[in-house]
Amino acid sequence: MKPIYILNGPNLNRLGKREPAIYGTTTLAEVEQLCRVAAGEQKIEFHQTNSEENLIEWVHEAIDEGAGIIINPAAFTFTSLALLDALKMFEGPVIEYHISNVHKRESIYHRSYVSMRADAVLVGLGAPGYTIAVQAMLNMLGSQR
Ligand code: DHK
Repeated sequence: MKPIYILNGPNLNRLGKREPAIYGTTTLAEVEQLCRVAAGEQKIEFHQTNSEENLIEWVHEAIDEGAGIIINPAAFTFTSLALLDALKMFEGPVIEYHISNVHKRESIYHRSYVSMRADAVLVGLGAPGYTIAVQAMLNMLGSQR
């Protein structure tokens, strides 16, 4: 069974300490654990990077070896055409995830390049909400099988 790739962008390694009023106090390691429990038997690849190149490299890896992609591109959401172009090559389901409700924030967070490829977008459900994205991905993959 191909793994689900759960990819996280810049500054999310600081989750737990980073602007807790916006992102809460759950750490990224705790998010990874929550995702592994939510995925059950389904294998996952969980990664975080502050580098656009690495994020694109993991999308390329998922193109060859992944079943689905859950991606919180963080700030690259609103800046990276390269990331969008990479995601366009992926044939499986893509879920875009944001911990905060980006639509309720400053306008710089309103226009997502990734949403031009994403099959679904989840915002504002907090760090624990990643488990809802995993459940949704399992449903999407289940309906594909
Ligand atoms: C995380 C970030 O780092 C911001 O750049 C995004 C996103 C929002 C989040 O809510 O997970 O705008």
